[in-house]
Amino acid sequence: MLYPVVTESRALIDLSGIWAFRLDNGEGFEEKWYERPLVDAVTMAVPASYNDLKDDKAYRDHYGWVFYQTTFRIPVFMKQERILLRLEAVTHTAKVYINGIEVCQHKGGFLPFEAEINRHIKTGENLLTIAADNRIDHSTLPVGSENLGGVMMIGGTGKNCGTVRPQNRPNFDFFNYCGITRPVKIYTTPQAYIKDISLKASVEGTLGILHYEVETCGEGEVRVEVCDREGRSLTSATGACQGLILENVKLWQPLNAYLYKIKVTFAEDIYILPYGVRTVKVEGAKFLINGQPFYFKGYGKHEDTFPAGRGLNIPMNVKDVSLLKWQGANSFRTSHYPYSEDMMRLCDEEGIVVIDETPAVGIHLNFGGGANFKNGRKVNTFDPVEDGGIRTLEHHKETVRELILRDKNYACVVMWSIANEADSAGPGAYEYFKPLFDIARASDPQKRPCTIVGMQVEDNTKDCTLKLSDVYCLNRYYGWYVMGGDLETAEKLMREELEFWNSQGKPFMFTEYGADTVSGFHDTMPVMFTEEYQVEYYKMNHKVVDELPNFIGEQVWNFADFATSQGIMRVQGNKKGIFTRERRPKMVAHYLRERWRSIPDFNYKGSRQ
Ligand code: BDP
Repeated sequence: MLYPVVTESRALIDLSGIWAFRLDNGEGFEEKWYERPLVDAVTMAVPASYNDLKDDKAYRDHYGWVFYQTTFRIPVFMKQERILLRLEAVTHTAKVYINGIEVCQHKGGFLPFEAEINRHIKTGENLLTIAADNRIDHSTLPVGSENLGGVMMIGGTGKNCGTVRPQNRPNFDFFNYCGITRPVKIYTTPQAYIKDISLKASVEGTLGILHYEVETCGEGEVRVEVCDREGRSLTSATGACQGLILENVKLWQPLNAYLYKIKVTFAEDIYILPYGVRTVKVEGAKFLINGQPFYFKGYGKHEDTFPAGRGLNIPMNVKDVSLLKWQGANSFRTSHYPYSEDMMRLCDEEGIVVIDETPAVGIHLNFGGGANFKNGRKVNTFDPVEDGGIRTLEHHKETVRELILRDKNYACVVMWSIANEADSAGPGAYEYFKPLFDIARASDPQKRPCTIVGMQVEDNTKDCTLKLSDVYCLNRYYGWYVMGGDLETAEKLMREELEFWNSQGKPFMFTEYGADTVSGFHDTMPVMFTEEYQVEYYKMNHKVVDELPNFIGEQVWNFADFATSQGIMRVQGNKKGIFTRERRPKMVAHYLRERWRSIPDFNYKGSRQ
C-alpha cells in the first residue's frame, strides 16, 4: 500500500488540525450524529489520542464510540482525478461517513485504510464524520480481557465481580490510548494509476540487482527509473515486472543509510519511492545484514508521549532517533503494534534497524496468575471459540497481510514479529501460529525472517517458537519478576535457561529485559526501583549474554517510561524506561551508552565463533 506523496500527478490535502468531537452516549448511531454537525461538540486535536487532552475522567476512561467531525472542500482542478480519503490509524475500529453516507469501515487501530470518495463529495462544503470505537475483547488485537479474574495486574480471584460502569480491561501493559492517532489525508491519482509497488534486491559483489513489480489499474505502460540520492538517473526499464542492474551499488547499512529514488510512471501517473538496497538472511546462528553478522543494540519502544498519547509526534520521533544514536544503539522493535509510516520512513532515512510487530499482544488467556473459566471449566487460550477460546485468528491473518502490504519496501525492517507474549507453549499454539507464519512468508517479497516474541514459560520444549521462528526472541526478567532483588540467584537461573537457547543452533536475542526504576530514587545498596539497581541489573544480564555465542542482540525494555492502566505494580505508569517519559536519561542510560559504543554493529562475537 503506497504512502501518499505529492508528485506531478498526485495532490495531497492533510486534514490535521482542530476537529469537533463528542463522546458517544450510546445514542450516536441511532440519532445519526454523522448526518449533521455534532451537537454539544468540544474541540479535539487530530491526530492525537483524545484520552489526555481534556482533564476529565470521562475522556480518559471512555468506553465505546466517539465521534469526530470536520468539513472540507475539494478544489475544482482535482475533480477529474480519483479522490481518496486515507486514514493512517483510527483506534481500534472505525466507521467513516461523508455527508451522512458511510464510505468505509476498518478494524484494527494501527494500520492505514482508504476509500475512493468521488461519488460521495459535492461542490461546496462536505461533512466528514469519523466514529472510533476503543472497545477491546477476545476478538480484537490488542486483546481485551472478558473475565476480570484473568486480568493482568488485577489479581486472580477468579471472580467476575463486575464494575459500576462498563470499562476496558486491557490484557496488555500499556494504556489503551484511542482516537484518530495518525493523520487523515485526501489525495488524488489519475484515473489510470499505480496501485502498488513491490521491491526486492540481491547483491553480487559491487552489483545490485533490483527486482520490481508494479501493480496498476487502467491502460498504460509501466516505466521504472532508478535515480541516486541527488536525483540523477542511473538506469531504467519498462514493463510491470523486471530486474535492473545497479553498478557500484550503494548499500543501505545500519546507521549509514543510502536511499535510491525509484521513479515509477504509468500512463499519466508518477510515484517516487525512496528505497534502500540491503539483504537480510538468517544463516546458522547468525543474523546477516548485507552478508555480515549483525548485533542488535537497542530497545522495545512505545508510541507514547504526553499529552498526545499514541498520537503521531514527529518531533519526539526525531528526538528518539537522536537519543538512539547518542547511545550507540542501532535498532528497536515496534512493540506492541505497527508504528506510524512517518516513523518507518525516518528509520529508513536514518539507518535504524526495525523489528516490525503486529498489534497481536495479549493472546494469552491465563497470563498474570489469572485463569479464565466457562461453565466452571478452565479455558485454554486456543480452545475452540465455542468453548471460550480466543477469537482473533481471522483478524490476525488480515493484520499480518495489512502490515506487510504497508511496510514491505522499507529497508529498515529486517524481521516480522507475529505476536508478543502469546500463549505460545499452550495447547493449540502451533496450529494457531503456523498459518500466520505462512501468510507472512508468502506475502513478503523480501522473505524476511519471522519470529514470535516469547515470554518465559515452564517448559521451553513446548514453545511453538522452536518450530516456527527464524530467530528466538526472548522477553526475560531475571532479577525483576524472577528473583527480584537477588541478582546472584537470578544470574544462575538465567544462565541455565539461556544455555538451552544457545544450544538450538539458531540465533536468539533479548527483545525485553528490564527493571522498574523511579527516576531520582537512589541508595548506597542496589535496591529495587533505584537507579543503582537498574545499572546492576543490566550489568548482571550482560555478563551472562556476553558468554553465549548465538546470542545476537539486546533490546532493552523500555526506551522510555510509559503510561499504563492503573494497578498495584505500576507507579503512574511503567517505569522500566532508560529515559523518563520526557526523555531525560536515568543513570543507566550512560552505562548503556558506554557499553553500546564499544560494541560494533557487526561481528561482535565474531572472534569467539
Ligand atoms: C512484558 C510485556 C510488556 C510489559 C513488560 C513489563 O511484553 O508489554 O510492559 O513485560 O512487565 O510482559 O514491564
